[in-house]
Amino acid sequence: MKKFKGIFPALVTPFDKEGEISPEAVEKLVENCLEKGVSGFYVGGSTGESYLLSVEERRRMLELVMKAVGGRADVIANIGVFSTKQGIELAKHAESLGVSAVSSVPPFYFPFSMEEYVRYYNDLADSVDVPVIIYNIPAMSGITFRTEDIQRFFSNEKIIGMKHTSYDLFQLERVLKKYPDKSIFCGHDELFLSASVIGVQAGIGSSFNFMAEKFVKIRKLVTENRWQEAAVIQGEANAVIEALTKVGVFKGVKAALKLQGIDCGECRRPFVPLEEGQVQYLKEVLEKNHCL
Ligand code: MN9
Repeated sequence: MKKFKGIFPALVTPFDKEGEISPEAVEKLVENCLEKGVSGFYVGGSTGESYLLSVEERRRMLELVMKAVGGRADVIANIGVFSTKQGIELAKHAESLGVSAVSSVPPFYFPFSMEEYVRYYNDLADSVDVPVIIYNIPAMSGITFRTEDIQRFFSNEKIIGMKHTSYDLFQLERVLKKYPDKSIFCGHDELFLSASVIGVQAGIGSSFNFMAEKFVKIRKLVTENRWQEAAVIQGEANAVIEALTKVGVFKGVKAALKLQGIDCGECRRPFVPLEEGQVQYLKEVLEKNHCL
């Protein structure tokens, strides 16, 4: 079973001035992250504004990333949508491009039963040969996977991991201990060091788009038992993440990238652009924490 390790930016979807996906910016962003030592990319997640894109655009973004990466790192595609049928179509497309795994938020809007979620992930796993990664993100999906639910998903050996975007570190620790062979990704950047201490070996995050080097360093320091130094870096990252949450995480990530010289445009409406004062505030926090 493949085990993913390392830092995986949850890529933003870069737009040009007309609001269309920018292939140039995709290339620049991917290259910049690779230079910083990331192990792979998570494409089509919330940070990528996927639910504001058409299905065609979601496919195109993944195609552009695959081309830019050119086999130099793993690519995980989030194909989460509203229905199993659509999800399978996107999963097959992702598989045809050569992704390392597909991932999916549980189908949302309609409150399905856990039975139905288990069925959903098994149907997905049956439809493709690439492995499947489940996504625990209660704040966005409205669904909390309990540890016993996770056990049901994981009993399918094609379901090889989970992105845990939850503040429940107790559950994370229990899952890590119970499933040492599964790939468990920390999905909250601000918890990355704490999650690493209890055994997490991989992270997927929005802020990795522009400060991946901090998390690559934290991982290295943890393997050397240099916790205090790692905590200093996590502290810097958290000051930045705090600022991001104040201005809006996805808009803030795009603003930070722009300040670093990688223009990925604005987030799509209904997101409204940051005000000048917010950009200035973010810039100061980024400077103070060695991101600019
Ligand atoms: O992909 C991101 N989660 C969401 C992971 O977008 C919901 C995280 O990176 C968070 O944006 C970040 C801030 O809470 O940890």
